[in-house]
Amino acid sequence: MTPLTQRRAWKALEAHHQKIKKLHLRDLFAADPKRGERMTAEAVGIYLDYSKNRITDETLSLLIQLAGESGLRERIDAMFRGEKINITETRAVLHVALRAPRGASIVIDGENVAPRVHAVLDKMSDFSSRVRSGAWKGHTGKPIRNIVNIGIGGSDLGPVMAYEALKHYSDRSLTFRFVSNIDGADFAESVRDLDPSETLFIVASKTFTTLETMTNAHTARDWSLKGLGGDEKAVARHFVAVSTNAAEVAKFGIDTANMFEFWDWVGGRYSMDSAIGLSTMVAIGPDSFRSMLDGFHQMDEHFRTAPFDRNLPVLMGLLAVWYNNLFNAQTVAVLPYDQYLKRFPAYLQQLTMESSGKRVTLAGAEVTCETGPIYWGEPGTNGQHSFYQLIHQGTRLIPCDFIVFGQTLNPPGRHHDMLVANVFAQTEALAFGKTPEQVKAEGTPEWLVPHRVFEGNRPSNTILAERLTPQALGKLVALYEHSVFTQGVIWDIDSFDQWGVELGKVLAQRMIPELESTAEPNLSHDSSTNSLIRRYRRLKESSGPDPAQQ
Ligand code: G6Q
Repeated sequence: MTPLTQRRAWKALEAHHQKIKKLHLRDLFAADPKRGERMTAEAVGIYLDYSKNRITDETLSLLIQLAGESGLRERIDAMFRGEKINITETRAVLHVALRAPRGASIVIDGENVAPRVHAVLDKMSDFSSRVRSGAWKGHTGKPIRNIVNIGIGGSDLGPVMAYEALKHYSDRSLTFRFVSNIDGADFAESVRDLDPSETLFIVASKTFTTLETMTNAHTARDWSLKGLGGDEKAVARHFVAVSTNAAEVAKFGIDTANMFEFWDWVGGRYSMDSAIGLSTMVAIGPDSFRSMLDGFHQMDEHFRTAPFDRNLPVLMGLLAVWYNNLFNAQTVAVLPYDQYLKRFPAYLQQLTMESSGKRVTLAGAEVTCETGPIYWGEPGTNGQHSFYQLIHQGTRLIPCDFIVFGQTLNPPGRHHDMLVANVFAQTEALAFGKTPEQVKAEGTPEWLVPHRVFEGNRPSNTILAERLTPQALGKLVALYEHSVFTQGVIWDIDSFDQWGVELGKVLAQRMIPELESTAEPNLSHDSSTNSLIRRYRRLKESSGPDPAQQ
């Protein structure tokens, strides 16, 4: 692939950027009264208003040209065909197969995987229904009331986010907890008020070797057995596994009959709709889970088939590239105006930054441009009372995605109109600002005017959907997944590996014995690391009683 900065469309974009970079959204809107209706796209029930971006029609057509020249169409087709586009791990990338309808045909290495996907979904449905109805009994014969998902990264962030997002649809008689951190406080605080005889652990790990998850799973096993009289048979009633690694699951003591399978062509951060979503299915029930999968699938089909100029993930991906590479914006703020989406920015951080945090191209050459921007955010309106100041009046350009729904799930009172008024008012203020003339006309003393001016021209997308349903959540997540895909194709990177994360998995392993050994270890790190280890060992030995217990 020709390096990005040498592609024809890129050069044209650079020249075009020079020409229009100073254009103000105020002038763009004034020159085209229909801009706010025209620069929008709608598909599968999601409305995207991208008119408040610093673009013209020419920008869009050049970005679409860039997508064409970068081989986006071919790469989309290659992904859906099951080609091994995750080249550094020699794997297909087929999260889209997880939500393909029954009867679809998606072939990897000569095998149609759709029937296997649906067999696992059926097994999950059966299990979830038994837990929800109380038919699945714990070791002492009591029904399960608490479900604790143990996993980390892709095996945690999706389940947590989906549980929070779809809480409205969940069975409120069940309690859900999510344990991820190796910090013992996470496990201890998650189970302190739970009864082991009513608690089921879902150990979710693609590899079933991840230090944090395995450590927490063993602690959970001890906690369970202790609370249940020590009978090893209890494990089968209180532990199930979600994994690709049957051998390790069996070694842990979980009956592989209680294992829910997924496959190496599902990346961790793309796995919330695989068996990794078991906790989600127990929470909202099999029908709602399937409706979420249908939402994913509708967006997949839109992405696969819609022309680029009306393709929501393509448009969002290209706009992300425009700000990241032409305006040198370093971050993107994701601002859901929906309390249920409070974990959505954290979920997106993994999806976007693990996928796009790469510095070499598919061919292994240094990239010639910046890659993944930093994604961050908080639900509105809370963010308005903290970091929005910097977005409005700071020196950095921060493109924002505002997400909002037309209907609330909690109707009483005027809350929803007020919430929505805040979204629209924010995007308007960011785009149009307030000129010195306007500030003066308000009677502001001269010296205060510069402080009260909002220069505006701060870009945003508004994503509007009818209501936060399981289906809508599926569409929203797939929208971002495919936007990330689009960005990765332009940058010509492998969006599906994560060697930086793999590094973290081995680094600490070497050091654990040095912290734990009773004999003074022979340290051969740098002087800083050596003395930190020595200091920690001394601190550990001198630890007194817990002040909370005194
Ligand atoms: C995701 C990453 C990473 C992974 C976790 C957990 O794309 O690979 O976040 O999900 O490290 O891995 P396991 O599921 O194998 O425990």
